[in-house]
Amino acid sequence: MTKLTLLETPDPKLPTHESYSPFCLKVHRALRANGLVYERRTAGRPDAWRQFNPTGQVPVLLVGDRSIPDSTAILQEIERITGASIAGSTAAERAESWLYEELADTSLNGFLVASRWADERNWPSVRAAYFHEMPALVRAIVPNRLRANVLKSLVARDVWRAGADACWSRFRTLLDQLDRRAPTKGYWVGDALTAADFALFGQLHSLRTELTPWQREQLAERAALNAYLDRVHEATRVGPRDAPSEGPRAKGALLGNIPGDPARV
Ligand SMILES: N[C@@H](CCC(=O)N[C@@H](CS)C(=O)NCC(=O)O)C(=O)O
Repeated sequence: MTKLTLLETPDPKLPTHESYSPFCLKVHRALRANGLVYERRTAGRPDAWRQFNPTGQVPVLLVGDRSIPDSTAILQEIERITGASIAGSTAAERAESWLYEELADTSLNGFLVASRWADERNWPSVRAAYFHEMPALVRAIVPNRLRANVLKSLVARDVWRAGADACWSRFRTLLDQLDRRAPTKGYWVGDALTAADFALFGQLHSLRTELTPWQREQLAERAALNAYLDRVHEATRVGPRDAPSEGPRAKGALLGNIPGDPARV
């Protein structure tokens, strides 16, 4: 079996989230749900892995010495490795699964980014969580500069263009729609976990941290959606974890994915 290595940003050391990055979280859960063992390597900034991904983003999966950037491409690679469909068994299921994956990666991601970088209520704790290791002098300047760039990108993406109230009103509407669509048993497009579940979970579960209490509360109020997320979490989580390696040369931790394995849950 070819060695798999996930290149990512630092582990937040939370029992419930392997990463603050929704795209890394998506890939962690997809690898585990598909029974794949992988090594983790973290770096302080996404662009530290630029040699493996010219866009400077994470996640990147190394399959042996081949690099696969982009979470969607990684899901397709998992499908290739396992030889099993990652999006359902029929053409209609596959189409629906990939459509929801796209909705999660684009629309839901916009709200997640806004919740962390634009929402004034959350920015102080986000800044502390993301930048606490920066020297104080640099921390006084760099986070606010980065924030200004992210705010520009949120306006360009039409997430923040009309302001906070409009953004959170659209967010609540989208959550209501997802809540009505959420399956009461099984997963998004059937009995098996698919790309839709990994992607929806990646973005929505990322809203369920202490960084974004108002958004977490909005999710908690949508019972069907919340219960669905809990189901995906239980089916894909890992228990006490080895710390990932830090820096490009350090030795990484091996993570097996054994859904429901009591030794790990
Ligand atoms: N389309 C990419 C998006 C990945 C992405 O946005 N990653 C974020 C971390 S959650 C990142 O690396 N941001 C740094 C940047 O965009 O410069 C995927 O699906 O993997």
